[in-house]
Amino acid sequence: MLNDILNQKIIDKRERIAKLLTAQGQVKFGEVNLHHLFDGDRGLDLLISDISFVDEEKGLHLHGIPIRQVIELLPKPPNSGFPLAGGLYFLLLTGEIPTLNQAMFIENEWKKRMFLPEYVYKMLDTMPANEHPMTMFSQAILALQSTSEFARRYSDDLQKHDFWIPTLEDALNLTAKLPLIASVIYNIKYRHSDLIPPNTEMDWSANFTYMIGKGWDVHYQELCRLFFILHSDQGTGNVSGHTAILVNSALSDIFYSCSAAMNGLAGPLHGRANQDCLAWILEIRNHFGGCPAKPELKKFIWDYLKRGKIIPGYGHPVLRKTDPRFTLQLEFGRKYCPIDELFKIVEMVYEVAPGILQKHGKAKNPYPNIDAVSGSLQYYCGVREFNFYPVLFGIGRVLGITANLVWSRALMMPLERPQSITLDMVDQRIKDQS
Ligand code: CMX
Repeated sequence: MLNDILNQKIIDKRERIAKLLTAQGQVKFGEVNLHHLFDGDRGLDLLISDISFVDEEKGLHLHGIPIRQVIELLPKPPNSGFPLAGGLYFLLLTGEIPTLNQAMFIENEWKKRMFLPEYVYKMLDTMPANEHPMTMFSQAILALQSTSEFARRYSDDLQKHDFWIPTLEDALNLTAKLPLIASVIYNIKYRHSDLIPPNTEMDWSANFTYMIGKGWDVHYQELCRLFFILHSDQGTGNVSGHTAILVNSALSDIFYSCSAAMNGLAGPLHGRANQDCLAWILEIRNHFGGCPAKPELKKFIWDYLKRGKIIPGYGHPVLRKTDPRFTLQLEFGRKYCPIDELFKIVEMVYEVAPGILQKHGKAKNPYPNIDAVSGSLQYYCGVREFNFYPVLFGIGRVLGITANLVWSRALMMPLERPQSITLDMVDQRIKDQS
């Protein structure tokens, strides 16, 4: 069913692109200035993702639909206010808001494919006790590379226009296993290796909560449904998205590509910001012995900035307003844990930090991003091992990344290979132009 829907859409999009390139291939799309070479390509439209886009004011859109509306429109399991991840994945891949049946189609595909080979458990179990959970997550994804359908069929006589077919198989196989991989890591590290097998009655997101011993907690199930969807995609220019696209452009399969992407996500400026942010909120609480008064908090933040530190969870390379993914989680907190001490600190930071960052004058965006609140909600729900939070980000993000990779192969995107030049060449080109 999924292959048929995608097949028709792929044919249409390939035709659309071929026509565009024939008729308009020389149209200019902005200019590259020297400073772009030194500021990480900010502000340049250099990539195509027909799945998601980040608007600098309105934030994340999936297939043109703002993320808040995505949450409203996607089908939900009975008695739940938040959608099935299977429905989100259907939307990411096809661009269509699924029916409940279509969402359940993906959920059921995942159920068939969710189990892990024994060697992955053994590998995770023998990793050093001080290994960061993100390293384990990336390693587990990489260890599954031997199961890649794409790699197997590429060695046969797979044709370029069919590359997307085994890539889709790999995408479904990997995404199916994410909650189990993450739960095994959590249980090995924080629950004395007390592994809980998957519950095939539960949806993909709720099953994660079940496998870490929190299947009874309806609030946590709701949080996870929201959390994984909000973290799923963010265009392909961000570090994890772009890493995956780059690695995959060498026709490295989805497992190689996603493992590499998770290594990028592990950085403090990216997915690890949720871990750092919660640590910082705890630092505030411990410093003041509770929720501080506003003037005290302002002074604390100023002192922190004066020490040359960055405020985790604030700022964004594209957004210039409060991230709607922050707001959606804030609303969750206001509903479920309005008087929780850490959540109250998060709210107070939101009241004072943007003004301070504006006065401080460095950050181009003084407003909160997704990571400013996510950790406090996890903490409230009892998942307090904050080194694990980037893995939770990763579970969601691999959904978006794999959908983008299926489409990269479908549109037969080429090897990425920008040219690098030396500083002498820069001087020479400037001389030549003056
Ligand atoms: N606190 C203090 N200083 C900050 C800041 C913050 N939250 N955000 C930006 N700045 C500083 C930068 O460090 C930079 O300083 P230098 O000129 O001394 O290097 C300056 O302001 C300009 O940075 P920018 O152009 O506004 O931001 P970038 O596009 O370079 O980086 C980001 C964006 C998110 C990495 C940055 O805002 C940051 O480090 N934020 C904190 C970490 C964080 O929350 N990351 C999660 C991002 C979300 C995600 O991964 O999806």
